Amino acid sequence: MKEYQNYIHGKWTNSKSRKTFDSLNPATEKSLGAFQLSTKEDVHEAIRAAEKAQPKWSGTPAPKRAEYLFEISRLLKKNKEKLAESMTEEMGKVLKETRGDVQEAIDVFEYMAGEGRRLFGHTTPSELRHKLAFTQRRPIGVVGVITPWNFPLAIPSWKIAPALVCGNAIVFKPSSDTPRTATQLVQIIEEAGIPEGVINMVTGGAQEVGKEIITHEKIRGISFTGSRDTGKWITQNAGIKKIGLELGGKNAIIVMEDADLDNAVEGIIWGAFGTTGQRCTACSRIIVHKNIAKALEEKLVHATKQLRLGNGLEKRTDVGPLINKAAQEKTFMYAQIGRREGRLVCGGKKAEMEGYFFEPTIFKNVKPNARIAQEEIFGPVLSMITVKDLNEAIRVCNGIEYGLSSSIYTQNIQRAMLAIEQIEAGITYVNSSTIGAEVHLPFGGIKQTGNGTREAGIEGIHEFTETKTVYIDYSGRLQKAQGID
Ligand code: UN1
Repeated sequence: MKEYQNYIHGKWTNSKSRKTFDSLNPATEKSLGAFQLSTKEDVHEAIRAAEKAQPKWSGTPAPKRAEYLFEISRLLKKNKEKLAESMTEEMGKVLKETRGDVQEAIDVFEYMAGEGRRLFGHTTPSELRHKLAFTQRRPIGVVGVITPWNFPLAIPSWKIAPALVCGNAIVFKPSSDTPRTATQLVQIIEEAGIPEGVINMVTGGAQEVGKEIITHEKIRGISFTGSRDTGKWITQNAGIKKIGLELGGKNAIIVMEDADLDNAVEGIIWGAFGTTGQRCTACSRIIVHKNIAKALEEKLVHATKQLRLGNGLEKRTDVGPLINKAAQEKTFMYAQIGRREGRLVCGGKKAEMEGYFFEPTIFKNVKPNARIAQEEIFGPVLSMITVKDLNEAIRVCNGIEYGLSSSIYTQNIQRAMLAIEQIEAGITYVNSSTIGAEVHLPFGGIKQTGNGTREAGIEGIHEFTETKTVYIDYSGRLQKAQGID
């Protein structure tokens, strides 16, 4: 079986532990290769390499740094099909979605490469004569990038692309469920000619590798996407550094009585069962007006029953497996809870086939405060909640701890505008599903979804820079601000 290595200071190296772990194909449960089960010492080495490389990298003009990003984007494009197939093998989602994942990575490298010729600060008048005031965006230094498996190329790219163009050096720890895709990304970055030490990858567990990156004082910034519990741990243990967190959601689609139901059903199916429900933007709650609840349920159940489960590499497959055994068990546990909390209308069990499959599941008559309507399941489980009007819909929509994505289906402009105004979420869609964020717009959420940062778009640049404020006094004498003579 193929053994893969860490990437430190421009070299592929074994961990000091001499131990490895396997990455499994969730559709077949077969191993795809062995990866380094790294130690704290490996992390230290990666940090030293990054520290060494960072000053020269940040001294390289940003438009020159951007050239590497354009090249990475080009190489991703060239290898798109191969990367997509390999990703489906490693994490299960269907080929059209892994193609989308690669495309998102291509897009973000391209967008961030363009930032090499912007990285705008702002200029503003000084309160004093002959004095110039402006800001610049400066790199943070060495940053830690810790990523999940559900978008194994796109999410690392959301972080790595801006980190690079802004002049940071990186220590990257990918999810242990998708180290092969991460390795392929780093290989492409290497092929694009990035100087040694600017990006370093260390694979392995959260306890040894993740914790060390998060707590190490030489790491000046952390960007993390993953569970809320880990996010909380990071805020309590990282010490004083810049932190960006994206911690999931319990996203709802509101369907009003005037909605185009067929359009809504398509959006719900895509949002709830695309990526087998394993997106932090996935739709896991339907909040439906009582007058159309029955009609929506019928259409939804009909469409859900058409979905074909299978290996994501096969053309006929609509829904792939869950990522691993633990995810399958967790989804099953919630389906059991759901049986007590609502009425099961379809699915509810593991599929009888090899691999970590679970049937797309819908519960109706769910109370807004039921566990299945409150907790992030990260699987293909959808709860339907019936409401009497828009006010109640928005109240239910907001009655959760998370605040990532949201959606309303309505033909009525007033309802749409009120939803935009009153829904507590980082993202609101109108007449579209909860998923499908584009790379040139900010991505992230409020409440327990995050800590105020956004990824992608211009705010992705803010995540990976510090602001330097500059005053230049050319009056030739000491001038004091605040009117002091
Ligand atoms: C995630 O689920 O962690 O908007 C990210 C979307 C994708 C990104 C999802 N573009 O669903």
